[in-house]
Amino acid sequence: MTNLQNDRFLKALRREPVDKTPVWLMRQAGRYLPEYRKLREKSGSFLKMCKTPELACEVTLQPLARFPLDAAIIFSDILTIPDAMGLELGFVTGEGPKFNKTVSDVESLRALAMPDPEIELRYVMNAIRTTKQALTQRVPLIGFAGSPWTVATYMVEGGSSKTFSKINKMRYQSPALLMQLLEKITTVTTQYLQAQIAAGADAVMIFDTWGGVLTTEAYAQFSLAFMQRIVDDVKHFSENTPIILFTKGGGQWLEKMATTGCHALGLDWTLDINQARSRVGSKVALQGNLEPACLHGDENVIRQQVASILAKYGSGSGHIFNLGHGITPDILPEKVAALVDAVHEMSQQYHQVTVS
Ligand code: 1CP
Repeated sequence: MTNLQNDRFLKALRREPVDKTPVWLMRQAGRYLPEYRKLREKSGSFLKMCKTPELACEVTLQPLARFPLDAAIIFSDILTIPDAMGLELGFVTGEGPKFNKTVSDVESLRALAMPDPEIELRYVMNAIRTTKQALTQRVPLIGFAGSPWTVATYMVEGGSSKTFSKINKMRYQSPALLMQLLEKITTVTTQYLQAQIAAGADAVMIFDTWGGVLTTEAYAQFSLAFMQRIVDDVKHFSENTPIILFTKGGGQWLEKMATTGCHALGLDWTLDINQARSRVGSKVALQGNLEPACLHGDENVIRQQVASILAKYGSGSGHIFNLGHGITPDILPEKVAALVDAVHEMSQQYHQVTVS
């Protein structure tokens, strides 16, 4: 039961009938929007925007004012958790996130704080509460967190990495230390997502951006096992709140991800959604999987690619249209308008059932 005016996204997550395929985009609020760049300049920094609920709310709503998207995602970042655990997050222009402190040994692990989401991360909960009010039940609001493995890569590397050399070294030389770090992040992340749901998030997504760099065995041990615990404990807290798991580069593990009990899997663009559906479709909904670079194409190209993904998914509910990863800052907003319209218009033929 929901009072939402548009609950297509939540219905599709539950694989219940819908009139059109719902669509939202990863990083739909961000640098490709001139109004985002303007507000960021005015507010001084990305973190300031995240930590000021009114600004986070304004940014969250920016893409919805332009496009008829079927969901909003709270403007925040997966790195709020390590910041609240004491690593002191900063963003260096052109270089991305940088932590003042990292986790490298037993002492730095012990020094980590275990933040209370309604204290140290209250600004995120306030952003959710403010945004829920401002949305006036138009569309659902998605909450999110990074997967413990993905968040750990930033905590050990001290920022973004291409090689993951420090965390891989830890994985082979001090696996017990890494497991303890993942345990701590898992505990904090579970409470964080539960608090987001209590504050008003209608669904939650776990971004495992770097799970795909692992071997099959290491993925099961260092990433999926911890996401499993989060799924169990979030479901225990709120049985009906849908949970979406997204491991970028994790296409080979879809069946395993589907058995966690999550409600939907995010797909990057390297998979064929038809094959993905036949592998797991009766267990979970699927979200994705347009190549983000497709938005460099003209409107006809975008429409062709949308038509192709919709046809490959085929008839019936259970698909949430999205990109296979975040929208990049060099995309023109007009392309997003074309994409959203194409999904709504061309998907109707795949939903011929009567919707009550
Ligand atoms: O203005 C700026 O320069 C900041 C750019 C930016 C934005 C818009 C960052 C820095 N984070 C965000 C917002 C953000 N991050 C959202 C908002 C909601 C939305 O989707 O609209 C979300 C869900 C994230 C999640 C996030 N942050 C992930 C997981 C998803 C993904 O994209 O893979 C990751 C890995 C991060 C870390 C991060 N945040 C920002 C940067 C530059 C990075 C590093 C990325 C990297 O290491 O490559």
